[in-house]
Amino acid sequence: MAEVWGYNGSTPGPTAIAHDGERVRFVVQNDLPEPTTVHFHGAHAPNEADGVPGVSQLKPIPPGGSYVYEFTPGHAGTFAYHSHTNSATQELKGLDGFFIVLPRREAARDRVDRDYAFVLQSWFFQGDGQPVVVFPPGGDFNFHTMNGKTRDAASEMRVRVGEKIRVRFYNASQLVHSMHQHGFDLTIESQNGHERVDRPVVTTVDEGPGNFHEVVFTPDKPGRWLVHCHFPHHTSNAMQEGPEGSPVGMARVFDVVAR
Ligand SMILES: [Cu+2]
Repeated sequence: MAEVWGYNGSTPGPTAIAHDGERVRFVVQNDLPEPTTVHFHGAHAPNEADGVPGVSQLKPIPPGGSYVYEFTPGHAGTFAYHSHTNSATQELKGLDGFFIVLPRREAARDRVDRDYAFVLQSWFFQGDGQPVVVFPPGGDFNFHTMNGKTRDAASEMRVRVGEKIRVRFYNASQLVHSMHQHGFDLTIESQNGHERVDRPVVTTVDEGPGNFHEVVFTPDKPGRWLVHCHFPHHTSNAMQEGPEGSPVGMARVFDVVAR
């Protein structure tokens, strides 16, 4: 465990979910020791809710202060919220989370049985209970998580053969992550909040910083199937593998059981 910053006590913060056309209100109370703002990445917020200090929000929220962001998102899709103040520190200390705007009516082909959302994060871990380092020595982040947890600290995802599974990725780190699913091909439904009408089928999704994808797959065979970042350093915990050399870090397991 490391000391990080978060929203409502966690990193990533709670997943905010709205429906297309709904007005949303985010009440931000700043309990950090420094000013902050919140930006709604990809959601087409108006300028007064854009959250860039000195640019669209002239005065950031001071420590102990609060601010209300209220707007109607411009479209449906998978988006994020994150700090836009002192970003090199605040974003890399964990101030991020999903903001998902669901369509009012989901087309039949978009319905799924399971829907998972993962924030990809990279940290420099210097020891149990220590604060994470936002500018690591040599620039090499040594700890990589999905929703704030490494594989060995996270539960597996139990799904059934034949179920349609959606996975949403958001890369909140400053590295690229190459997300690879074992056992099944991934169909890209959307990228950065916009439908991929060509529905490309891939084994691996390259997720650049600040990028999103929604992918779907339907497992046709049981087993315990890894999904992981394909940068080998990113499936270790500070260069330590798990038992038997198993992947840890930025990885999860789908436990696919028979129907
Ligand atoms: Cu990676």
